[in-house]
Amino acid sequence: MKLYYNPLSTYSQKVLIALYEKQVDCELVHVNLTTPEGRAEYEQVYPIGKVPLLNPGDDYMVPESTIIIEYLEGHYPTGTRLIPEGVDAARQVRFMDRMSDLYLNNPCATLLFERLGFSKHGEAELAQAGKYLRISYEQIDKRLANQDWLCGEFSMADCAAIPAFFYGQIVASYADYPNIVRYYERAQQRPSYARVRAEFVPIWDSMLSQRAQA
Ligand SMILES: N[C@@H](CCC(=O)N[C@@H](CS)C(=O)NCC(=O)O)C(=O)O
Repeated sequence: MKLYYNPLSTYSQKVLIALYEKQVDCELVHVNLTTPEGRAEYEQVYPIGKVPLLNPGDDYMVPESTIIIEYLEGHYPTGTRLIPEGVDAARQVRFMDRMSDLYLNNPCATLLFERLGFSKHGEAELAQAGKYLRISYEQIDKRLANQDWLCGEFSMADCAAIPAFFYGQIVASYADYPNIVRYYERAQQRPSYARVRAEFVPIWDSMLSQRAQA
């Protein structure tokens, strides 16, 4: 099985956390979308050009982070169960996974790319991203008042939310949300996310220092 990914991509990190939680062996294929050649090469594999993408080793591909985790959960009974068995508990996890992707991760990426000058957004789009992020912080902080993880036990929802808080602290501080601060600290104690950070933080730091020297 192969995972096409980029260490800095939050959606890739979401799937890496899931792979490590489920203790599934997988070949990691680093995709570079920052050069036209890297992008063109990857688009031969996946024309949409987004990471992550899983090739389970069969003649089909599994795109989209959530669908990849659904695939892993369905095929590997090992490690942490990331989508609970009960219908209502599973729906809650899927709901928080969607909320994390759409209203936490995506707006965070919009603000980050604007900050880094990777893309230009209009005022309205930036204002909407800021609004979604603030609402997400409020809701997530409330949810975490009485539990360690978003849906009680660690789940796919946490795989989706945790990576955004690394970039979130740069684009829109959540220092005023103590339950989120503790959540992100707790996440870093978890071996799965600690392993993800060990790979991407040095890459991120070196990218920032190269930009500073340029
Ligand atoms: N809905 C997709 C989103 C994937 C996504 O947006 N990936 C970003 C990196 S975090 C990407 O590949 N961006 C490259 C591009 O848009 O060209 C998922 O859940 O996998």
